[in-house]
Amino acid sequence: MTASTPPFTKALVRTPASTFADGLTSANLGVPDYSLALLQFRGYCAALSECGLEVITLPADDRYPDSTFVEDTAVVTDQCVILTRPGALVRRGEVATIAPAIAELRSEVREIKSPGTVEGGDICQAGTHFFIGLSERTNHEGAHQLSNYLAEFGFTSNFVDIRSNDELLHLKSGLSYLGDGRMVVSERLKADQNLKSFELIQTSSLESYACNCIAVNGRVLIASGFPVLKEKLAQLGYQTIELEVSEFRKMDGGLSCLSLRF
Ligand code: CIR
Repeated sequence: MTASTPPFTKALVRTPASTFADGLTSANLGVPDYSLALLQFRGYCAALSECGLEVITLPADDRYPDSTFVEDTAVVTDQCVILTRPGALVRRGEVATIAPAIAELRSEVREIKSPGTVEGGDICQAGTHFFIGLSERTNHEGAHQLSNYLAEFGFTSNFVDIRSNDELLHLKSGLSYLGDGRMVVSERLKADQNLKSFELIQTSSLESYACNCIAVNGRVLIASGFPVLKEKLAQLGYQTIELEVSEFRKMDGGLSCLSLRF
């Protein structure tokens, strides 16, 4: 449970679609600026490269406005890949578009089948353990299928029910694992019994968006504009890279959603 995050060597990303502004959102932050989104996406990719990752970029797919949020389409472990089945019907076709690239990553590929639904944003890996969020997008059936696939490869898992938490789209909207037994958590999840063996780095309600950060090879990528979390991480000795992701936030997306890291 308290293991470090594995060293990552690659990241899979997809250029935002020109239809990006037509995607799903509940954010009420206005219409995203596509040119700015592309600029922020390039900054994100550059940060991953700076952390030593080879960034594999898939071309934009205008049929799927949300397709830049590749994290939701697959769960990648060091031994297998599980293709998801998004709960958002309009996003379901994204999986087939990423599957060929995924199949090149791992020889063991599994898939979530109907009536199961899973979105990768609900899946948080902490060492050899996985927290599987039950949400509006990930249902019990999908969570069970995923748990069984993970067990096949020696991983443990348990469910975290966030359905009463209407501020969280996905589990990782409210928590991120940094490695070494440390989690960044939102106010909403800080008392969750599943997390009691972790050292929790809490964000205030004003900074809850910043919970979605990613630890990559010793650094932590965080959204810019959240000085309290940044300072807490610095005090713990983390080197942070701040990234502007305002246009993705407008579409309910954050840092983790924009890549699959492995
Ligand atoms: C959606 O609602 O599906 C997208 N607009 C945002 C997905 C964000 N993904 C994530 O947090 N893993």
